[in-house]
Amino acid sequence: MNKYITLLLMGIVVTGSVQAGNYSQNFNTAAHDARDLDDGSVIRHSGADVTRVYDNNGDKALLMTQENAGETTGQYILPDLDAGGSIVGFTATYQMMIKSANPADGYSFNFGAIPSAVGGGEDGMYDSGAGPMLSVGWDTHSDTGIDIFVNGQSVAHSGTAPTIFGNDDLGNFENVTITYANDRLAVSYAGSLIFDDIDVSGFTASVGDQFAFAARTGGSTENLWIDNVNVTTVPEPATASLMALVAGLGFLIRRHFMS
Ligand SMILES: [Ca+2]
Ligand SMILES: [Ca+2]
Ligand SMILES: [Ca+2]
Repeated sequence: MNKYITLLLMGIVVTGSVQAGNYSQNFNTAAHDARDLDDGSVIRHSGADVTRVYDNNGDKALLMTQENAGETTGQYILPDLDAGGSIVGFTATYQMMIKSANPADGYSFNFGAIPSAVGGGEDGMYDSGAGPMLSVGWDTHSDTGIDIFVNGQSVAHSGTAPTIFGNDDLGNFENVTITYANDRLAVSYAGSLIFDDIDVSGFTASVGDQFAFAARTGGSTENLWIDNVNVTTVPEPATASLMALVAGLGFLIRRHFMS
């Protein structure tokens, strides 16, 4: 095979793998009570300042909301994993644990245009002024269950109630997996497939979209922790191919003029 073609193919393979966005955070290297993870993410709040890294019997996690701290919102916004590019899919895994005597209100995992104001919660963090948003919400008060939201509108509901542990229980972190591909969303929670193949084509990803957790309390409250966050994205093919082509041409030009 012509060495230039070989180099071009190498460029495509290398660039293709580099393009997938990736984020991992287990909070264990952060300090107890930290509000900054130094990984490009943003932790912010409204109301009482309770959203922080919390040492749970030696394993640190992010405490989003706190029992007895009412009328608060906590947000954990991941850095842009695909700067300058859009995506067509992602797989997100993380763990959650809720403890409360009288739980509220829940939280959401989101992907889309992050609103400038700190808000959102169990029904997602869509703001019509910001842009499209895909959300999966865990509602722990009155209309309890799990929902998928497209731009703030529920497109799928499960009556599966989020597990609530007592404040004196040891508790247990439960696994969540959210997969987005081919305009479809799947969600598994605590070992059960809650949603499979839900049509979310009303959402279109855009350049600059970010992943974020949003949780809130009202008159009732809960301790809500998030841990072991892992997100991998699937870049838009056109972007990946174009980047690969540019990289491949770069190889060719360098080889041509420098050899
Ligand atoms: Ca941890
Ligand atoms: Ca709700
Ligand atoms: Ca509710």
